Amino acid sequence: MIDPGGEESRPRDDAATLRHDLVNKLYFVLAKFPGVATKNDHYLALSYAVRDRLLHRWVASARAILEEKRRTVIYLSAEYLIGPQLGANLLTLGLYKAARTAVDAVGLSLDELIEHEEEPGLGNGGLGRLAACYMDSLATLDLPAVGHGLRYEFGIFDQDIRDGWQVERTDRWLRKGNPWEVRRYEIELPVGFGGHIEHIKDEHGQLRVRWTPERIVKGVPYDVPVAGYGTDTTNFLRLWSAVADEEFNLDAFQVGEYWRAVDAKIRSENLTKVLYPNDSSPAGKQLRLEQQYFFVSCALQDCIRLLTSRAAIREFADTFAIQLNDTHPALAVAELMRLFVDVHGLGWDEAWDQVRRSMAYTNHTLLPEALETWPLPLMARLLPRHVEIIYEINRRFLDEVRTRFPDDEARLRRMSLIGEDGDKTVRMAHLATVASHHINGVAALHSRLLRETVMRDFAELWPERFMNVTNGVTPRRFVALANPRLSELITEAIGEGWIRELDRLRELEKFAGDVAFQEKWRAVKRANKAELATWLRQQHGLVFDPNALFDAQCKRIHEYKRQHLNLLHAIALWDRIRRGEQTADVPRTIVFSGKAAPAYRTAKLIIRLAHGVAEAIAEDVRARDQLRVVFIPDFNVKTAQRIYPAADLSEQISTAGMEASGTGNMKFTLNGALTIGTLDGANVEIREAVGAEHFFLFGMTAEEVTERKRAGYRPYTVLDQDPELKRAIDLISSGAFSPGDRGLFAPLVDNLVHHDPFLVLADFRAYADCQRQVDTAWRSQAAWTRSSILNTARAGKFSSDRSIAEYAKTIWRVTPTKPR
Ligand code: NBG
Repeated sequence: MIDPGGEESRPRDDAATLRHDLVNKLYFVLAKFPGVATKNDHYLALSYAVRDRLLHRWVASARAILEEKRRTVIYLSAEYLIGPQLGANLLTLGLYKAARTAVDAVGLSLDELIEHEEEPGLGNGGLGRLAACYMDSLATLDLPAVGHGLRYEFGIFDQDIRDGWQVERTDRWLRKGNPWEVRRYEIELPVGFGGHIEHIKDEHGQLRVRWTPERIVKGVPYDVPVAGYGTDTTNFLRLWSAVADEEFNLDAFQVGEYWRAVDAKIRSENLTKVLYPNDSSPAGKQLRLEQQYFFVSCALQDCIRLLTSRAAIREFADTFAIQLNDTHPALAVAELMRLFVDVHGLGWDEAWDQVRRSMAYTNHTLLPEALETWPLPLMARLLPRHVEIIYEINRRFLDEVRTRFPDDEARLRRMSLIGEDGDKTVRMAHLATVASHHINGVAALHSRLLRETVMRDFAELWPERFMNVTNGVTPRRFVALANPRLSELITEAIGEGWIRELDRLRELEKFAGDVAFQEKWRAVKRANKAELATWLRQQHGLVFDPNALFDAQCKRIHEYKRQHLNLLHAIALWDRIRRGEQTADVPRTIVFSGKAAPAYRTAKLIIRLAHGVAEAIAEDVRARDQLRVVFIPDFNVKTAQRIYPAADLSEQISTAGMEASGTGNMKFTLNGALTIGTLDGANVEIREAVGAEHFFLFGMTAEEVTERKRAGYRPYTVLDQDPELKRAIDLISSGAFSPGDRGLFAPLVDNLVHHDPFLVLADFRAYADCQRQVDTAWRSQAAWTRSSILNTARAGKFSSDRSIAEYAKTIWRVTPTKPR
């Protein structure tokens, strides 16, 4: 018998076999032959050939987990921004060279096939991309893991720019087929909504609860393999899609109400139609709550299904380490209690013990408006049994608080799982916290602020549960794949071990002052910039000067990230040129890229302003050779991979205390950009790692921000003291960037001058002065290059392998399992 995971069935990885397989897939999977096959057909055929190799490893990994009964990580995340798969999988499987030869041999270009892939935009930004980096590292570290999430039919919208405005287009990523997923037809899990509950006595006289949902939707899984780099371990993402429960609507069919039945079907399938395009702010809509419940219910039922096929339900916590990626999956707490108590007959205490030993929660934001809460009546209508369970958890929890802190009513109100200021709400962060054995923030500063501010009461009650795990990014995608020129140079200097052990980049330090190495380093940057320039011209008709200092701010558009601070600086630079103040020796191109939430008006206005400024400068013949502003549309993983390798300066300028960690900051640093930034999020640790003299620091600290606000911040007083800033603001109001419409930016300007919640004006002077230091540093290219090399060399800590190793050791207590 053929063993699918065995050595004899392992597909060979040489170019000739790969070519044979490619053609084979073209014929027998796609029913095409050369001559009629399109680029998409070839892309699919090659992807299927690569997938065979992934699946072969996967079988072996799955078997190893089954045989060794190791604890498995269950990562629950509403978002996974995995990026395009073909290139990444070729790199991981070590197939890149062979694939190039194979594709050349059929007269096509591998780069074109890779470029052809439309990425699955199943996330908004940092949080979703982090989940994808973590899946990569879990596999690379041989840790058994399944990432559960949602298979949105439409991911994050595509961003078009029309007349300087963001226009959203539906992301139809599935339209040309998705070769990376395997649908599991044999698994269909029911998920209920609404209805009523009854308290009944069962045949043994035990009190039981019976929930009769009003509506049932079925969850079907699509698995996406995730291979480790330099190892055979292959885990998977299990993305759930909703389908109608036809039996449920049989009565409608039977009475001839065909339309009603079909209507219900459409309604069910709408559940996983679209990703809510909000970043760092809650979506607050019923459908979103349904999505959250739907996927955690599927994930947990799936875990229990697997567990009980070979062990007892009481082994749950020893078998699974569940990680809640933010509060989006926090309903897992109540759902797991329901499954244990109502379905599997465990007693409350025993069930709670299992929950508490399996769950951990990562917090990703301190922004008060982003801490998820759900209106209690909505949740009660949709999930009546869960609300009852949450009340019971809360009752027991508040008893515990009362014992520890007697006569402290205010504390009880603050800590309750139910918010009672105004309309009643369920506080998802509290629900996640009470059930978790560990709660972590995502950078040292953020974890400290978490303990001192939003989670203070909880940290007082359970100090031992709070920890930090600083975020990381995968060096496979963001250096090895995105920046092949740099990777080659690094490997030439220190060997290829850095791709799995990023700390080894430190060996580059000894080349930092080496003139010949510096020249090679600069040549890489120059080539990457030239490549970006060509792409921008061809794809978007944008002018990008590869000789200028490339200054990049690429991330979601948000007031706390302060793209408008950067724009005010750009305007001030322009103003200096117009006034004849700026010496022309440091030409700069300031690049913005990022999406705004469709309903976030201020963020969209900031995009419009970026285009207004870009245009005004481009039209000014005196200025445009010294200064350019460029907005690159549709920032996503694919675009990001083009930008990081080319950047000289990374803008990480959020108001201190607001950016939980940032991960783009790490990607820029690893690719040799120097950072201009505040002491916020992981910037603090990046600066520590690379050395203060290789980092441009400016601005208020988190403590100073709090103090300034407390003392009563009046932004207009700042304007009076800073004529340059005042002129920049006045230029906006004068219509310089909105010809014919002076009122266009009035909301933005008024907000800055009168409220300025993110202290843009207060930090402007420090920022503008710091940018002068950047110019000075740039003038000495040897010193700049040395700093650039040292930034890369010392950024090994920011590998997601390091983060995952920390989670594995201190939070999950899982150990590596290697397939044989
Ligand atoms: C984001 C933070 C980032 C952080 C990522 C990943 C949310 C809620 N939070 O600073 O804003 O890097 O999470 O941890 O999206």
